Amino acid sequence: MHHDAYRLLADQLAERGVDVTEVKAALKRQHVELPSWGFANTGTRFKTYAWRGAARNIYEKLEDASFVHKLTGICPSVAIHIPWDKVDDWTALAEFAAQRGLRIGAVNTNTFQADRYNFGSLTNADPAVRRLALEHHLECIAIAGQVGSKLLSLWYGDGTNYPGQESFIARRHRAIAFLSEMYAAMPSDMRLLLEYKFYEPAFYHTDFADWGQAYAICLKLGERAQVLVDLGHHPHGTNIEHIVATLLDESKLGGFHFNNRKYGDDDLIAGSINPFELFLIYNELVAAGDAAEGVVYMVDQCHYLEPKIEAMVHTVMNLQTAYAKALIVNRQALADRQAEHDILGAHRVLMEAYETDVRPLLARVREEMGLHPDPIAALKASGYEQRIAEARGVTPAGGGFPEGD
Ligand code: PSV
Ligand code: MN
Repeated sequence: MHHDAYRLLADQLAERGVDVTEVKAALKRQHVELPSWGFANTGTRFKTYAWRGAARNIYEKLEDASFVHKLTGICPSVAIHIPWDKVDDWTALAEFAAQRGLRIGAVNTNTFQADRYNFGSLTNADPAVRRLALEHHLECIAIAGQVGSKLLSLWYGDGTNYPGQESFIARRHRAIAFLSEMYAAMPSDMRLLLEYKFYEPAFYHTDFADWGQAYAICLKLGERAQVLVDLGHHPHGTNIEHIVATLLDESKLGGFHFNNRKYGDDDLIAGSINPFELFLIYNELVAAGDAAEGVVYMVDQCHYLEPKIEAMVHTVMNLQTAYAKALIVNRQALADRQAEHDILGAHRVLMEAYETDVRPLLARVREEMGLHPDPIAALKASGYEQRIAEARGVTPAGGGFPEGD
């Protein structure tokens, strides 16, 4: 049935001037990095409900990620969070991953949970606290070296709660000095990605509140410091695709944390609430061509009631859908309409792609990759979730995340 649908769609796309073979090749090259923490028990600040079968350690997280990769074919790397994923033997962990067709991706630092960071980590007025934070970062650089990763992912809970509490600028200067020291300690082929967020856990100001503040610091650090865009970290109404286009134009877009939100930093499945926004972001990435080379497409989600593996497969499929729709935008027609100031004509070119049902195309791509055309059906038929539920059972889940360093 979907074979007929594919033929119909392929003919339609060819008529629109789309090179279907090229689109399929691009979709096969797509790469989504999964977060280790997406497979563990996580929750809200009110409660963490235990999910039967949740991964209890990094080995089980990698097992789950490798199953998602097996179903989707485009998730060969996994981001890790330190200390949540700490092990004694990093080389053995990298080997464990490799045996499952995976590699370790971004190494995430964590200075937002330990008590000593209650007044900040890299911005803390106390040099002893900053020193401990720096040691943690140096440890993460060493871990990255051992697991073969070239990527450090940095997010800070640093900030203040009340006007007048502290000097923005004194804190900023401490952050710049800290990150400069850290940058100097990185091997010459390592990149750091600096993530911004405008509130939470700090509620009056955060030290890296928006892309401009992160960008300004990355500029000071050097070429291998780039901005990380988490889709849940902006005030409502922010035009994220415009930020993406600007950062790409400046070679300062390091990567994404994909997720979706209705209200705050909800960490829901990417594309579940606002698929149009996701499409528009991918549209800028496709339009940028080679300038998007090196961008890392990571997921940062917490599935706390919904089944975790299925949620991750949904996420990957939504990212494929958004990318496929962006790839079939008729770029020439768009440029022509834009040149003629045909406002609604240009808009229609975009909408034509967005409204196209790309499911038969994605099903065909999966088949050509030797996969089941419907990864959710394949997951259900596999019995994987039942197997891990039985093997792992229920792990009593405390509140929120496990402790930080
Ligand atoms: C902070 O909200 C954040 O987006 C950072 O990326 C953290 O590392 C991650 O969430 C923890 O889930
Ligand atoms: Mn994030």
